Amino acid sequence: MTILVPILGDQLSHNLASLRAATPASAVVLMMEVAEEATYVPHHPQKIALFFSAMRHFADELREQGWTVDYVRLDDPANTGDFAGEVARAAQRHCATRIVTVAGGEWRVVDSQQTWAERTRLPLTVLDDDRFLCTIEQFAGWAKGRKRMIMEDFYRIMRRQTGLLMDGDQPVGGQWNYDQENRKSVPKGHRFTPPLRFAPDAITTEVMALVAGRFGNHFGSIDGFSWAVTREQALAALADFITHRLAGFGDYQDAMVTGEDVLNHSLLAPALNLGLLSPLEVCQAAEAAFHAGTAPLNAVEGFIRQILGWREYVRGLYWFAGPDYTARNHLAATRPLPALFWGAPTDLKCLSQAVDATRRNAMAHHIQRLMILGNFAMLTGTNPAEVHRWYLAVYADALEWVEAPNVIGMSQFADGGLMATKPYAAGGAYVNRMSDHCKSCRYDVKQRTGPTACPLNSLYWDFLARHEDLLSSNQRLWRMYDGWRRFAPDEQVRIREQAAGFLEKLT
Ligand code: FAD
Ligand code: DLZ
Repeated sequence: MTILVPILGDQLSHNLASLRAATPASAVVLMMEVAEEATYVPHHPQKIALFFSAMRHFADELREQGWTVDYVRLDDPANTGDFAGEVARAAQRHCATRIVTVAGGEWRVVDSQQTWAERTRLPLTVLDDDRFLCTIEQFAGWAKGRKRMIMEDFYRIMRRQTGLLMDGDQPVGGQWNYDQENRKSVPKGHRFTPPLRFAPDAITTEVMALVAGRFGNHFGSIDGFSWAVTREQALAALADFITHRLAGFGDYQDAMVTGEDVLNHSLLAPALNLGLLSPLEVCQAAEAAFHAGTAPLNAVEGFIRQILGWREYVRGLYWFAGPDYTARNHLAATRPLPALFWGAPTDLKCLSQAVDATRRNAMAHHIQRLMILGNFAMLTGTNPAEVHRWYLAVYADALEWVEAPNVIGMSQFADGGLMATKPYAAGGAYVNRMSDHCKSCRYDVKQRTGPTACPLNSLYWDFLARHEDLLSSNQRLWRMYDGWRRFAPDEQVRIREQAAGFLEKLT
C-alpha cells in the first residue's frame, strides 16, 4: 500500500495536514516543478527561483526526516508540464493505491486536483489547508448575509478567538486599533535598519541559472536574490524583524522614501505564503516583543492586524467570492495595462520608484502597491483583469488567494465595494504628504493643469467626474464630490482636458 502525497510549492510546512495523515513507511511524497505553474502568468524570475529553491530545500529536509520524496525537476525530459500529468506519472511509478493531498490555494489548482482521481483511477483525499487561523467555512458563516464585510469587525472576532493582544475580553491598551498613530512621515535623515538577507547557496545558485535560462525574458532581475528559502532562514528573518524593525513598523507604515525599498516592513509575506512560517507564530513573536517592552503597542497591534486581520480576511473573501471574482469590472475599465508597468520610462517619480523596486526585488511595500501603482491603474481606467495578472506575476509573495482581493477589491474597486467601502483614489497631494518623491519629480504637485502639472491631480478629478453616476452617492466620497463641484465649470473643463491629454499619450 503506497500513499502518494503531492505537496505543492506553497505547502512547504512540516506540519502540513497531508504529512500528518501519512507516515514515512507508507507514503511517497511527490513534489513537482512544472511549466504550467511557472508560466500561468510571466512570474518575476526571483519568484520562480524562490519557489523552486524553497521546494528543493524542503524536499531535502523531508528526506532527512525519513520520508521518501520523488522530486520532479523542471528540466526532467519526461516532465509533462502540469500537476495532473505529474501526479498520473508518479502514481504509476510508485504503484500508488491512494492519493492524499492538501487543497490548493486557488481555484485553478483546486480544479486541477479534482481531475486527479479520474486521471489515476485512485481514491483521492483532499484535506483542508489548516494553516490559517480562520477556516473558509467560518469566514463564509460570518460573511453570509452581510451587506458590507468590514475587516475591522472580522479582526475583532479573530482577536477574541486567538487571544492575541487581549486582556480578558477587552483589547490590551483599551483600543482595538491604533491606526491613527501610524501615519507619520519620515523625518529627514532618518536611517532604517536594513533587513537580514540570505546569500544564495548551491541549491539556489543552480535554480537561479535554470530560471535565468528558461525565464530570462520575464520582467524582473534575478540578481540580488536574497530571500529566505528554508524555515530556518525564515525564522532568522522573523527574529531580525522583531528585534530591529518592528518597533518602528507602525509609525512609518504608510510612508514612502526615495531609495528606501523596505523601511520598517517585515518582508515576511513570501515566507508566510510558502508555508515556511505560520501566521500564528509570527503574531505571537510580535506580541511577545510588546510584553517584553521592546516594541510599542501601536507597532505591534498594527503588525498583528495585517496578518490576523487583513491576511485572514482576504483569504476568506477570495473563497467566499467565488471563481469569477478576478473577472469583475465594476467601473467598466478597459484601457490596456500601460507599458510603464513593465518598465517603460515615466517621469512620475512615485511610479518609477515603485516599478523599479518591483523589477529589482520582486517586492514593493503595501502603500506603493495600493496608493501608487494601484491608484494609477484605477485613475487611468486600466482593465482590472490586466492589473490583476500583472500583480500576480511580479511579486514574490503573489498567490491568487491573497493577491486578487487586494487588487480587484481593495485597489481597483472592481468588485463594486465587496471589500473596500470606497475606492482608494488619490491625487498628488496624498503622494506629497506620504513621500519625498514629489520634491525630485519633474512635475509640480501643486498644479492641476498646464505642462508641468502633476498628472495625478487631473486624473484624480477626472476619475471622480467620469464615475459620478456610480460613486457620488457613496457617503465616504461626499467630501471629494463636494470638492469637484466647487470648481468653476471652465476649470472643470480644463482639468478634464488635461487628463484626456495625458491619457491619450499614455495609450
Ligand atoms: P508588512 O508590511 O511587513 O506586513 C506584515 C504582513 O502582513 C505581510 O507579510 C502580510 O503577510 C500581511 N499583510 C499586510 N497587508 C496585507 C493585506 N492587505 N492582505 C494580506 N496580507 C497582508 N500580499 C501578499 O502576501 N501577496 C500579494 O500578492 C499581495 N498583493 C497585493 C496587491 C495590492 C494591490 C495590495 C494593495 C496589497 C497586496 N498585498 C499582497 C498585501 C501587502 O501589500 C503585502 O502583504 C506586503 O506588502 C508584503 O510585504 P511585507 O511582508 O514586508 O509586509
Ligand atoms: C508559484 C509556483 C511556481 C512558480 N512554480 C511551482 C511549481 O513548479 N510547482 C509547484 O508545486 N508550485 C509552484 N508554484 C506555486 C503554485 O502555483 C501554488 O502551489 C499554487 O498556486 C497553489 O496555491
